[in-house]
Amino acid sequence: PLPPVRSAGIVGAPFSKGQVSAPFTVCVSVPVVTLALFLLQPKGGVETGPDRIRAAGLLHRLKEQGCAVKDYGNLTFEELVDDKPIGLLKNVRAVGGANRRLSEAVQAVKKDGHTSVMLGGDHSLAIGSIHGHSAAVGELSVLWVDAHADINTPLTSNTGNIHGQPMSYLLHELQSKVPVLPHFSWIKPCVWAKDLVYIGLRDVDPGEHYILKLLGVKVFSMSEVDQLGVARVMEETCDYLSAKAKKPIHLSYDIDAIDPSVTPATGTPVAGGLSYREGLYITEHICQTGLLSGVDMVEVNPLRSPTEDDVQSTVNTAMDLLLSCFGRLREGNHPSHYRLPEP
Ligand code: HAR
Ligand code: MN
Ligand code: MN
Repeated sequence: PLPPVRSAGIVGAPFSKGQVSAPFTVCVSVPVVTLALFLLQPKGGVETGPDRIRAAGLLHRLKEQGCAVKDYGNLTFEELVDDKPIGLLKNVRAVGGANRRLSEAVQAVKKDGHTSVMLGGDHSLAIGSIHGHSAAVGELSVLWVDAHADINTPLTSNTGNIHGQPMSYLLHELQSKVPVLPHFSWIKPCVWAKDLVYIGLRDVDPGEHYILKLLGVKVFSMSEVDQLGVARVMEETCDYLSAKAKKPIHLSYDIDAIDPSVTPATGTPVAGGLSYREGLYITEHICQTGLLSGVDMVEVNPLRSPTEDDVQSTVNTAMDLLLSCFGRLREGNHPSHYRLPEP
């Protein structure tokens, strides 16, 4: 059988306000230290992820493997002057506004018929990406590959970082537990707990663990990856997600799912992650379902690693995962029109 013609619509989301590191927040009240930290900052944070992945040749590499590509460019986000924390919650209005834009951009990509590819940016962007994807195509299966569950409600979060919370805004079942927030009222919950699967978890907060058990969410933590192996995990994941109906799949891939020895350039690295090979097996397998309809690649942060080698290893891994989402196989590939040269 011929491989299906694939097409990727790429949206860059250079946004980092869903993850504010603790030292900076503490230092806001100490201007000299804040200034010093600012001056020491050698390059950008997670908002430079999209350009780093593009600069590594994503568009060219996708086209080279026979994938149609349309680049929708990078989104721009407005600077908000008055975005004071709400309780612990940081940058609420900025995160709400940025995701609203992203949702519209992803809807446009889907209406043009592409598989959407959202390059982050921090993982709060999954709010807009999944919302927009679902607004365009209807009910989704969501595969969340991450060291973290990102399912804190604003009230269970210990950090106030919204990148640790996106699933709480998207799940129908959690809406009675989520307070009304400014710039968040456009968000319509669009995912059912039974349509969500996690792979790679190893740093889950108590409130998150409670929620996962309460809602009966399917979780393959690193412990299950150890127990079953990644092949069985993927088989069970696809059986589970397609048990009733084959919904389009949204793959939300946080690069910190992979072990930090391979992908150190990320904001919240956690030891004991997926190997490069396990990470790729997931994308190869999902691609072969033919149901992949939207992808996020988030939390690539070139600022968070001391050496350029570390950044490159992280960016190259993100690249390989994306190429594999669009048909690249480790066994090799050839175009369907390939013919042996005659002597
Ligand atoms: N659970 C923690 C919180 O809610 C840390 C989660 C954030 N890290 C991420 N997300 N990179 O996957 O703040
Ligand atoms: Mn995440
Ligand atoms: Mn994570």
